Amino acid sequence: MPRKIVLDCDPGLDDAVAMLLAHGSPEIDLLAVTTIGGNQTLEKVTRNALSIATLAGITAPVAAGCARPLVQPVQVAGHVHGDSGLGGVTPPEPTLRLDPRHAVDVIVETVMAHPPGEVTLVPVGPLTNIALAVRREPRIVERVAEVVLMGGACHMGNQSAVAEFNIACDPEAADVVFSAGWPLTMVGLDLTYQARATDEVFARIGEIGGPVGEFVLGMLGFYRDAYRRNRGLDSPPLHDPCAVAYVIDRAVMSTRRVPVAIELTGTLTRGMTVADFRFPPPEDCPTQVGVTLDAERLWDLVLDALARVASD
Ligand code: PIR
Ligand code: CA
Repeated sequence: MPRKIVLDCDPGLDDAVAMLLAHGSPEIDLLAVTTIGGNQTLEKVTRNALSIATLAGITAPVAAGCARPLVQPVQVAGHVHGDSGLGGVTPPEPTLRLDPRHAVDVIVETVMAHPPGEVTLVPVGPLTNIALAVRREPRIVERVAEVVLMGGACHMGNQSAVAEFNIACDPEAADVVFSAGWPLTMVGLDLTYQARATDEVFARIGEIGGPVGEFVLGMLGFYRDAYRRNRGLDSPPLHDPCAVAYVIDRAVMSTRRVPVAIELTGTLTRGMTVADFRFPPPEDCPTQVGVTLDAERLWDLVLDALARVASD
């Protein structure tokens, strides 16, 4: 049975690949795509989600969520994802219509419309929509299969020395999501920095061709340039597909069970995911973090999915 997911995202170059990975994987049943302001404004990332869905033939509903975080002002990552949010590539004109419902309602309705333990939430942007869904309908906490999110970091941040972008954008929302008590896997930067799009990966993507292959290659070229410019990294880490990959195949990463709390008040550390590694984790600890990636397995999943989307 394919795993049913709701992908909450802010496309975003790596979000776009996460969408294609979910759509192109027979192990995944993509029930809905919901958007959240993050890498770019809500308006832009929502248009991008519709464009990618159009290009890839995704027929699941696409619904727009929150334009700003619960408490702090909006911040975007245009220096990484470009002014459009999809780098230098011009996304195709969307022909799909936006679902008229708010993303928070789509999340709640989708989880509650399925039997307990069936729907997995996969947030790969700031956590505002997910936090509001928990407040709107607390029963989703018991009802989901699990939450597998990209966000956080145990050792080094990207938005600040210690805070990762998705968490730093809306720390209060992250606090709600991390303390809810549902089974939660944090696929953080410690894990995703092992998912490097190397020259070999670029070459494999280059072989796909067609509109989908060209689109991904164009996006990732921009993304690679940004990481070279901003970070001095030759091969950029592709964060968001790692969370989707873990839903497809547990063997793609090892995990460690550990309590994680969100720093809300630190002057230098706001938005940090504080993982407490001191003790053996309590039996009932609902949170775990990704530790070691099987990069070969990840790229096989991504390349297989892209080839399937391209040939459909
Ligand atoms: C990636 C992101 C934001 C900023 C940078 N510098 C790089 C986005 C990605 O889409 C991913 O979800 C997460 N936020 C990684 O921090
Ligand atoms: Ca993202």
